[in-house]
Amino acid sequence: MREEWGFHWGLPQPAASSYAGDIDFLLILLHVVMVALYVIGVALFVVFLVKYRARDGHRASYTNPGESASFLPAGLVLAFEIWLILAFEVPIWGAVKKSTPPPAESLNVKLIAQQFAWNFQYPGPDGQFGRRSAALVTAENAIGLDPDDPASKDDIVTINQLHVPLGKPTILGMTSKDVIHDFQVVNFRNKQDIVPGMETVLWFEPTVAGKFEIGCAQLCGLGHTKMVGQVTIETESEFEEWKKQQVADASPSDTGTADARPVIPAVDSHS
Ligand SMILES: [Cu+2]
Repeated sequence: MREEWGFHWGLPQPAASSYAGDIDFLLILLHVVMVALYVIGVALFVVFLVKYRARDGHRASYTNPGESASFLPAGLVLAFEIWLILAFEVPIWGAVKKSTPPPAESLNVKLIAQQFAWNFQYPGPDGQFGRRSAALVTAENAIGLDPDDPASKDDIVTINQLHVPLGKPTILGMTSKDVIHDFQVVNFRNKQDIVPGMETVLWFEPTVAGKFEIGCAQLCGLGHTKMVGQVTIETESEFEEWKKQQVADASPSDTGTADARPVIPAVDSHS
């Protein structure tokens, strides 16, 4: 429906995930109705100001003639909001939050957030994520990948670069090394807190190829605004090519991490 209208209500374009259209529809519906309520409210206010203005031969009445009648406008707004919640919000949000696609049919990536960067871990050709341990974290091994775990040998680790295939769901298993961060890609119309000590899952299915910004939507320290990544959506073959390149770039003696990765600059978060 939105597309035929030809303009996008100021919402970031393109809307690039399978659920973005539904989220936009909700946002627009809510705003259109709220604007309508505002206009009706102000119009009534002006009408009553004029109609009941002070003038000769009229006396103000301070009694409320009908308590029940005065509930009608509020009742209509309440009914609308209940309808909005039951007809749209619950089903749409339920579809986003309760319908995580099967992992076997999706790209599975681990996201390890930290002040102030996004670390991504891909399983290599073996399809297994290598073990991670907080005790192994160093400046060069940002996610604490265990070099002794055979599964970690071929893992791909990137900083601030998430590559995903077009038209296939991606499932992010997200953890944080320090404080609460929040993964957000406005073009996907999603946003999810990342809480230390637990793994939260976020999925999306990109519908448009391109590069979009990953932002942190939770104030997480002095470098919060610099916590910017990029998601690249490409065809399945381009994505496989990129993965192959990452594996090739990693030197054999490496701990399974791609080389030439910048060391994350330390930003003092305690001041
Ligand atoms: Cu953050």
